[in-house]
Amino acid sequence: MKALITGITGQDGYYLSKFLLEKDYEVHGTIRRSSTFNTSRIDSLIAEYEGTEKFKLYYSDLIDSSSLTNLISLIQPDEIYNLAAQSHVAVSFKNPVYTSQTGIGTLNILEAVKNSKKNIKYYQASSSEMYGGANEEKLNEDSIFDPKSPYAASKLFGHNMTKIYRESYGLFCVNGILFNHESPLRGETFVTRKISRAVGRISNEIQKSLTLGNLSASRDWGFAGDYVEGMWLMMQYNQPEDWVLSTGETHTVEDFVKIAFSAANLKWSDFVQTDKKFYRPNEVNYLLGDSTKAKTKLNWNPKVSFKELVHMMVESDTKLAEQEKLLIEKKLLNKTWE
Ligand code: NAP
Ligand code: G4F
Repeated sequence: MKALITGITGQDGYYLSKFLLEKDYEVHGTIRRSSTFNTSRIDSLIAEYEGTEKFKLYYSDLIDSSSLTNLISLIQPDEIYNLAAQSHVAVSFKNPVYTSQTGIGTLNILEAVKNSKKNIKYYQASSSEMYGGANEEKLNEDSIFDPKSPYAASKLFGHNMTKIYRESYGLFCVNGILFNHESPLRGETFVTRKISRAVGRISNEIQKSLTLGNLSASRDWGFAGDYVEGMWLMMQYNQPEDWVLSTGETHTVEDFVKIAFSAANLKWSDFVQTDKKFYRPNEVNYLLGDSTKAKTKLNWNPKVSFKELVHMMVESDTKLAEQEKLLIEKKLLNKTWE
C-alpha cells in the first residue's frame, strides 16, 4: 500500500508515518521549502529508511495546485492523508487570508483525486474547533458547527468540500473530526507543550515563570499516537463517513497546569501568571467529544489517559531542558526563557 501524507513534518505527520511504516506501507510526504530545516520531527524516519523506497519526501505546498496534481499522478497513492494546514488558532486571527487559503488547498487535492483514474481514498483533517464550543454539551458527528476563528472557518470549508465530493462523485472521502491531541512532539506554542516546556525548564532552573492566557478554557485532550490509528481505521471502513475522535473527558487549562507542575514537585501558583495578550478575540470555551460511533464501528479506543499524557510530556521536556542546561553551562547556548 502507498500513502501520501501532506503536512508530514507536523506532529501528526510523524505519528502517522511511523504507524503506516510499521504496517509496511510505502510512505510519501510533502514538505515545504523553508530557509531553515523543518524536518526535525521526521529526521529519525529519514535516517531509518535512507536508501530504501519506503519513505520519500517531495517539495509541495497546499496552495500550489500544480505541485499536488503532479505528485498524485506520479505517486499513484492508494490513500491520501491531508494533514497540512496553518493549524494555530490564535495565529489564524493574525493571518486570516493565508489560513483560509490552506483550507481552500483541500480543494486542490480533491480535484486531483476526482480526476485520477485510480480510486484513491482521501482523509481530511477536520477539527473540533468547527463546533465553536459555546455550550457545555457532548459533541458528535450530528452536532451543529459554529466556527469562531478564521482557522475553524477554513477547516469547515475543507470539511464541507470533502463531504460534497463524496456525495457528488462517489469518492471515498472521509472527515476525521479530531478533538485536541498532544504529545512530546506538539508544536511549542500550543498551550499543553508551552506548559510542559516551561515545567521542564523551571525545574532545571533555566526559566523563571510562565505566562498564559485563558486558564478556564476546557479541552478534550488525548494522545496523538492514539488518534493516528483512528485516522487509518476510518480509511479501512467499508464505506466513507465522518468520524469524531475524542476521549470523552474535558479538562481546563488550569487542570493541565496543576498536574504538570505537581509532576515536577513544583507549586504552580509560584510560577504561573496570566496576560491578556494570550487571550483570543473570540474564544472556544468548552470542547467535549462523544466518540461512540468510532468506538462501536471502528473499535477505536484511546489508550493514554489525561494524567498519563501530561506526565509523558513533562518527562520528555524535562530531559530536553537538562540538555539545554548543559549547553548553557558549557556556553554553547546563550538563551533564557521568561
Ligand atoms: P502541525 O504540527 O501544525 O502540522 C501542520 C503541518 O502542515 C506541518 O507539516 C506544516 O509544515 C504543514 N503546512 C502548513 N501550511 C502548509 C501549506 N501551505 N502547504 C503544505 N503544508 C503546510 O499540526 P498537527 O497537530 O500535526 O495537526 C495535523 C492536522 O490536523 C492539521 O491540519 C490540524 O489543523 C488538524 N487538527 C489537529 C488537531 C490537534 O489537536 N493536533 C486537532 C484537530 C485537527 P511546516 O512544518 O513546514 O510548518
Ligand atoms: O493549545 P491551543 O492553542 O489549541 P486550540 O486552540 O484548542 O487548537 C488546537 O486544537 C484544535 C482542535 O480542537 C485543532 F484543530 C487546532 O489545530 C489546534 O491543534 O489552545 C487551547 C486553549 C485555548 O482555549 C487557549 O485560549 O488554551 C488556551 N490558552 C491559554 N493560554 C492558550 C494559552 N493557548 C495558547 N496557545 N497559548 C497560551 O498561552
